[in-house]
Amino acid sequence: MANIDLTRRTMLAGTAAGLTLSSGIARAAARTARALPKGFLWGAATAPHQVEGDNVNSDTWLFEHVKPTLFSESSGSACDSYHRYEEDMDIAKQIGLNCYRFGVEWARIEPVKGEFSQAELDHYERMVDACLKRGLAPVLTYSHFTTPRWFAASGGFEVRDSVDLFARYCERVTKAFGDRIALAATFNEPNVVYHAMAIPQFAMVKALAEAMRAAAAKACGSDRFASSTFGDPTLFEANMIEAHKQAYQAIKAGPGNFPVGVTLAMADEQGVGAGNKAAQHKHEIYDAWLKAPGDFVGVQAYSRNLIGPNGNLPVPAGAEQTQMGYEFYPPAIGGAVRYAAKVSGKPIYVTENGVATEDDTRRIAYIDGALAELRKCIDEGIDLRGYIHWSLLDNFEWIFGYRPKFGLVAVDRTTFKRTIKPSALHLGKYAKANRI
Ligand code: GCO
Repeated sequence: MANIDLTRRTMLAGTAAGLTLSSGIARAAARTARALPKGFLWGAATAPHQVEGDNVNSDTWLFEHVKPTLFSESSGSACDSYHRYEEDMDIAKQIGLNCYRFGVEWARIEPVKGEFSQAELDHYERMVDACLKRGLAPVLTYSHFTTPRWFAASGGFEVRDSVDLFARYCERVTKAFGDRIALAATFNEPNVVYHAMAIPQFAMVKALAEAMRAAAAKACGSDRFASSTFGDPTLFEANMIEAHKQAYQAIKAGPGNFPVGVTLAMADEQGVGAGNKAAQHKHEIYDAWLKAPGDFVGVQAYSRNLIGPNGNLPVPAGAEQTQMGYEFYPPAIGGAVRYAAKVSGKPIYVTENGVATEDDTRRIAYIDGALAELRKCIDEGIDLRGYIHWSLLDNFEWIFGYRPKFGLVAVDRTTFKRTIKPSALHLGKYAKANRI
């Protein structure tokens, strides 16, 4: 989300020149490719607010429309995936993927506290069934940053009531179609705000975020408007961990019997120099979540973060940068996966990994580099069970709007026409062969 991007993304600094896979390395990798276990998940991800469009009852929609705002533009009708999800799934299937990660939108399902929309539950049930019909395993995110506006205006995760409210929402969703879900995360990146706090621009962003929150509170006639992506983690982290625990239990109560976990915003945290703070940093921003209840950990990493004795170092001069301003560094996923596996002791799914670029040949190189590194992780004995790319579609990148292009598929901003990029077919080749 907004600060996420100013964080993990911009803070992901590097010292060495960005790694670019030469075609020679790619050829060598192809020669040594080996089969992955049957059932390995190959997918692409989206999030409701970023692709559905017109998510008018959400906290984020309000943030986009108050003054001042951190958002560069409104999400508007996004990719209109609320209506075009079958077309999106057809593409995922057509390119060779075997799963689709998407989210259910709490702000639609419970637009007013305690009032659950049967029509919206039916909508998401149709999505689950549409996945299954195409042979795509439905990978579900119960909460991908956005919350209902009423929830934010009543204190969000900063108040203890949030624990029961979130668990109740997860229970309702699970009761509706839990028998057909393949894998699920309660929260997407509940630790993301830590990344924001680590960047030098944080003070400036924080002041603006607070003004934006105050404007949103006023618009709701409330004295508060809480958000876990724009707030102070000391106020909400304990409640979110408890909400995750209760939700985990509510979901595991069934129907269905699928793995449930949490996905984390990670980077390859590389310490530089004696006395560097990398170990401490990792401990602070990951460990509580890595040790939370769950059947797996979803790792989401895009680049590396070089950390010296005084904190984050800038991206070195000359390093290739992505549209998000962080270093183009495909092997980053390996460092994040290794750390998550070591601390959690759980199976790992890569639930997001990708690159913002207008140059699709760089996305292809990025995919090759990331997958080569994941091959090494598997060879080291890590229980890696899937690779889900961010994102299926070019979509609404939070405060940065529609400029950053993370998609395997382009979306025309006026007609919503989808155009498959070569990188989608490239990822699909790995998926169809089930080999890295
Ligand atoms: C996140 C989210 C996605 C982003 C993606 C690219 O990590 O911020 O899960 O919503 O769009 O990571 O920045």
